[in-house]
Amino acid sequence: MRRVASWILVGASLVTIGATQAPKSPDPVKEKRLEWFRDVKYGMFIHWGLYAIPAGEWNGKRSLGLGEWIMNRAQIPVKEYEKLATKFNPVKFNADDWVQLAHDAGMKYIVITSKHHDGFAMFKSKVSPYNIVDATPFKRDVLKELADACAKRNMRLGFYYSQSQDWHEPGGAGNTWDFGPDQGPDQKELKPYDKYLREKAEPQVRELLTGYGPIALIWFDTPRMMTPERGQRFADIVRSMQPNTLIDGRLGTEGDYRSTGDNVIPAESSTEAWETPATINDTWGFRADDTNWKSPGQITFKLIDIVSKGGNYLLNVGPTAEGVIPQPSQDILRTVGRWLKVNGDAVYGAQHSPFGDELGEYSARGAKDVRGQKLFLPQTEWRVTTKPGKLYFTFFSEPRTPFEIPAIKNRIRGAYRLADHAPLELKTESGKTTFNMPRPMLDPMATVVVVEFEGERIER
Ligand code: H79
Repeated sequence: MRRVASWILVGASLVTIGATQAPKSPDPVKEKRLEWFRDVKYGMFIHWGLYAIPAGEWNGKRSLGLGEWIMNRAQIPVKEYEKLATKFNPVKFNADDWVQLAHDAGMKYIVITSKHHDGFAMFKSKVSPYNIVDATPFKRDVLKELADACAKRNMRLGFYYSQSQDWHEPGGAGNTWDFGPDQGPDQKELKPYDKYLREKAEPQVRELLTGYGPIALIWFDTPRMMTPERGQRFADIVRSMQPNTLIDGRLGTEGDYRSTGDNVIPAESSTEAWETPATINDTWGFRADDTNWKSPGQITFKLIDIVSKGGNYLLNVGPTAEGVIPQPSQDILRTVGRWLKVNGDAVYGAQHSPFGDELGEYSARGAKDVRGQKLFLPQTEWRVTTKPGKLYFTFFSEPRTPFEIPAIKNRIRGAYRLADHAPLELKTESGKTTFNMPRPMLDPMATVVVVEFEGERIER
């Protein structure tokens, strides 16, 4: 059975997002914009801002939650939080090093926080003095340096911009401790929200699309009070200034691709362009106490899992207040990068699985998850991606041998291990083709077997 676009999400929660919408006819202009995005599959998210200084601790007390949320969690008044800017001096920041890391990791695009919910701009802004050049002793426009470093290495660069929440501004959404609730019980807006949008958020997005060369995408987030009309104002700015720039799925009006929830990998494939933003530990912005790193093997599984479902993996690092990407993050990313150097054909430019049964199945006993949805039980033994004439089977554990290729009508031409092109013997009996995994499995992370077939696409 082939499963497409039902978007039941794995994990503690099973949520359906836009499951039953009729497929829209593709917009050729949008499809053209998306071409690179559909090919690259793997990007680096960077959450960097003033929150890297407290790093999860405020006034000597641990503040739980996401590092970049500390102003909110600890209810830090604007006047107090602002003082962090006078201490922000990341002297070890080197844009070339960061781009080199992304490159070594096999990541093909970078998305960095230009302004997170705390309202602090990590770039020179004429609109608000609350920015890295005008308010810190560092005085350097790190986005400009990163843009120049990316241009040198052909790395695509996108900007995260928190369009709706801005805890620094009376009109921005989210800061209830200084400025009171955003909305009353009757949903009536209580803040000068449109003033904030027109006088800070919209002009800052214009600045980002002006001074930094071609911008691959703008990554909007948490569209609180973002009516379609307000979202459209941002979309119009992006489209009119840089028509090739992608808009993510969290603007509040239609973007170019679907963004899943944070750290959410859907259970099934979709042909629509989509992306999972995810943490490498449990926080986005740096926290000194978060050492819950995912292993290179786990990252590799998630990457292949996502690609086999047609999506992109935007994996985050949280640099320190000194401007250093934590060494464990670097080591993990480079380990996955070495694997990709050998096995990248299974990833870059590859398309989603033509099968689906390998992903797992719904509980036969009718079990429900915490949200009362049918429980999905994922399988993790192997995944498959495809290109014209080729299937890439990635094995994460040794399959019970022999491995049976799911039934296809195409004639199979042969099989080999991707890492060294060692041929594999195929056996066909009563219409079933099998092979034995090469022993021992060469790669403890994952081993890719390429199966070549006649024709461009799989016929089932
Ligand atoms: O930028 C990253 C997050 O900061 C941002 N999206 C990713 C890419 C994000 N914004 N909002 N959320 C994620 C949802 C946040 C929920 C929580 Fe909380 C923040 C749970 C705990 C801290 C808000 C404050 C809800 C409870 C306390």
